Amino acid sequence: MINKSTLAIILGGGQGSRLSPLTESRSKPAVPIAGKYRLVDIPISNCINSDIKRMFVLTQFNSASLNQHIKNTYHFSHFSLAFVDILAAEQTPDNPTWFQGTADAVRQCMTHFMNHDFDYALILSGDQLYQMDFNEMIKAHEKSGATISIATLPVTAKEAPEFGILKTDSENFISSFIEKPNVSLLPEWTSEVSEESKAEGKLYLASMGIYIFNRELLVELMKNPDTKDFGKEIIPQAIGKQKILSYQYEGYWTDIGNIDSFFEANLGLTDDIPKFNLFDNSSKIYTRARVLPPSKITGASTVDKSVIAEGCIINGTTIEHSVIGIRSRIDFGSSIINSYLMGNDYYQNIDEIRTNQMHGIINIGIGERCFINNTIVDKNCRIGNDVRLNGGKHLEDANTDLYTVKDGIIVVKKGAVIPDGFTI
Ligand code: ADQ
Ligand code: ADP
Repeated sequence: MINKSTLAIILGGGQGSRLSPLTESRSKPAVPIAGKYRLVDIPISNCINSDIKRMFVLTQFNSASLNQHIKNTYHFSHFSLAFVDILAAEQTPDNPTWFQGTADAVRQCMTHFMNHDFDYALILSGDQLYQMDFNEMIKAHEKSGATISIATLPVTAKEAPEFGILKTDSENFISSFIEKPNVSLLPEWTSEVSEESKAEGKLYLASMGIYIFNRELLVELMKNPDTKDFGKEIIPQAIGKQKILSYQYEGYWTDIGNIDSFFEANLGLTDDIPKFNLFDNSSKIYTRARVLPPSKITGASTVDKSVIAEGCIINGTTIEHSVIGIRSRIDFGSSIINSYLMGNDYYQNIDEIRTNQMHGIINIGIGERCFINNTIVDKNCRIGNDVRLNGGKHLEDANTDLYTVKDGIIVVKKGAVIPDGFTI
């Protein structure tokens, strides 16, 4: 099954500075989430589950890890039209600059899109966690006769300044839109929302940054090089000129564009019934099939409220409320609490581990008697023995060669070597 009317355009990321240092050495779509996936797997899986199998991923720079991941993961039959293509910002004689914003990114890639037949362009963000059937939205778009549709959801006054906020008429067409309103502007922007949303104080309708554009309109709008951004220019300028439908979404959706929300979304997977359901057969999240061995847990380990990916070796450890990524190795007497270990890209063999031990070289993984709390450990880190990384609101923001602290969350940088006894 393939939806032939829709082409998906996934906005893979601007500079990714809000997710720094996770984006220091890789592009944002390649950031590992939930122990075994990458950010880009979420929008791609949503598209596949909606039979939208022609996808472009737009990114500022094309890291080796993103290419490798897409190439090794998304294989479609030679006889189908399906593909996932990465388009990185490229300098051409006409375009000497990087993508200047979301609309500019789409504009710079229009020639690639126009090589394909489509009626609707489905434009998606690359840094959101949700499971959505886009066909429902496409059906609503077609039925309404709109030329643009925006997926929306109710938010509270506290959340509203982070989003595009809109007002709708009685037929759910958008009559006004303001990108990231100042709190003082908010009072008059409340919308018709369900009783349930009202009860939760969610009185404002926010754009989810998920758009459907009719092909001809997109072509027209992309002719104006002064509009750089969908939220700041394209949508506000289309109000009153185009029929813009608000497609209200009811399910779980969260932005994971900064360290705090990224961390919360990952740890949220350890809830008894997580809001983002990885165990759902009907809307699977796809990723690379790595052929890893099952995880091995030995010694007097206790594991509670945690998610452990495949290929881990866990020796006599306490793990609470944490996500443990692929190929993690954690040694005796360590405690991992409220933390996300991304795991490793490869294993060291036994000889290498022993030789390193003899020469005092720190091995990949977490050493003995460590205490790790409120921390993200990026891939391939070497953490020595007796290391104490105790994140929390008591810490001030910091940025060193080895780690950063943002909003009390410690992020150990990819490949960092943390010496024995190190304490934060
Ligand atoms: P933001 O998320 O703040 O608001 P933006 O930073 O423009 O908008 O990012 C949207 C998506 O595009 C993200 O996935 C981002 O990584 C990606 N992106 C940004 N710049 C890019 C570039 N130059 N090239 C490629 N990709 C890029 C938007 C809307 C709001 C809406 C929120 C919902 O503008 O109206 O409420 O999304 O999260
Ligand atoms: P990330 O997953 O953090 O984006 P990379 O893309 O750089 O990291 O690395 C992922 C790939 O690189 C994996 O497929 C892994 O097999 C390979 N790799 C990285 N470092 C090594 C190494 N030292 N030895 C063997 N393979 C490695």
